[in-house]
Amino acid sequence: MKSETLISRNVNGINFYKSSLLTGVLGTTTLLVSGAVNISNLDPSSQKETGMSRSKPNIIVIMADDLGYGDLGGYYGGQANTPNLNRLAQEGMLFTDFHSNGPMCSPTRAALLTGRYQQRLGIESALPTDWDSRGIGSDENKNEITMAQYLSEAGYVTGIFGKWHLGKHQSGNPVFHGFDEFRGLTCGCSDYFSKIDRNGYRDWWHNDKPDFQKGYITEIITDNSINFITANKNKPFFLYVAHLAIHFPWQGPEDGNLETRGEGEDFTSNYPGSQSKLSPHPPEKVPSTVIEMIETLDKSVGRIMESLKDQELDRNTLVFFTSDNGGYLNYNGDVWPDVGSNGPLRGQKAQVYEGGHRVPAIAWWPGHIPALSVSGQTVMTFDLLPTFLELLEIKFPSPCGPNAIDGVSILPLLLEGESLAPRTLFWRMWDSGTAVRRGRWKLVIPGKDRKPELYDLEKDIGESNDLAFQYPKIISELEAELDNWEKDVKKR
Ligand SMILES: [Ca+2]
Repeated sequence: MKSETLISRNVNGINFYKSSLLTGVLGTTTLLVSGAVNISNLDPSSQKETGMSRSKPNIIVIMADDLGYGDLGGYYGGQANTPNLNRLAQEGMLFTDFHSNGPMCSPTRAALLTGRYQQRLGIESALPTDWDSRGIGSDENKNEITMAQYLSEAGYVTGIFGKWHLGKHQSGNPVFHGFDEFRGLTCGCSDYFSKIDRNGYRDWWHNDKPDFQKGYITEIITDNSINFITANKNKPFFLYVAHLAIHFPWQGPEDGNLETRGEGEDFTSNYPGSQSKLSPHPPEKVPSTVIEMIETLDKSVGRIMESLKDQELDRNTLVFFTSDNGGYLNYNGDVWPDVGSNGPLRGQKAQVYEGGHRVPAIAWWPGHIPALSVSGQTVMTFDLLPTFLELLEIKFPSPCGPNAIDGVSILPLLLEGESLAPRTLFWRMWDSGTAVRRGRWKLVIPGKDRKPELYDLEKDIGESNDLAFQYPKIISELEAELDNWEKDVKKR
């Protein structure tokens, strides 16, 4: 179902579009609304339960990997069948202008956990799979405070299941950064069955000890997460479900018999074949495999939601689902085409066009976050930490100190639909791409020595019409803001 089938409505003077029966696609190019709008006054689950204590709600962050803006079925318009995520959106708030902090894995995951620009931690690109000393546990970052540490000190049990990718060395392990329990992989990619990374190392852990678990990674992450929920149902908990899906190698849940990656073998080729790090499949099979991966991810969300309902925790748990960066449209030129979809957006993972960092996002907390609501507010991954701090009344670090938070709390947006104060946001991946966003305007410098481009995202979400020539004053204002920001994030 495409956007032309949508039904246009007007509530409180704000135009938005609603698909018939809320089972189809919300037009991704026409959903840019200001604030959040409750589109169901009749849904009983949207009514606030004022008597319910929200002093210690559980927090679950579900982070998909490389999931693009157009990959999910339903509201985001993708081909995959994603009934569970559709339901999450129907029962919560869907975002149309949510951004990962970086266009790659580690940078966004660093910003998620610290609430700070990842550039302050020196993490601007994906950390490599070898055993180097970078990451959140490096000497330079030893004073960083993670989301798990903040919540742990507030009395929460904390668990991460899945992909860490913030340091493969011992001191980088999640259990040394606030998590009570970790099961998963420390690096950025792995065979979904053998858990062998692209350099031939087996990478699957229980806390800081190797501990192999058999099965398909997405399903193991789900099992571990549900076990954690069950074990901690009587305590407030923070659960970080850190998926590897839909990152390469592109393997579906039934692909176990295609396992070719063995310990000690190197899988670094960018070309089809047994030594490819990308897939056991021929390139033409990749798009359908990626859809299987998305649908398995959706089932994982469904199982976690079911578990919350079984444990009667669903009204006392805030779930936030998003992705760590935009999707791949192709890899290695045309060798691996049509991997995923970023909908109407330009660009893909590792780029600072919208396709690299505008991602799906859904917030869910029945009885508190209005059901069937849609927000066009510009939100970024690093806003989640201050949101949780405000929700749990945890003291913020000093805005002048070494842990100053760059994100802002979106709690008033989630609970009351309040608009965020205007601000300017920045993306940068070393010198391969920089972007600045202020309201409707986006400055893009797509690489070193490249000329700045300017786009009006309200009219041109696909960044196809460069307005740099027409608006030199806006260019110079945004460049000045960028200059100030770059000086600021250089400070430790
Ligand atoms: Ca990623």
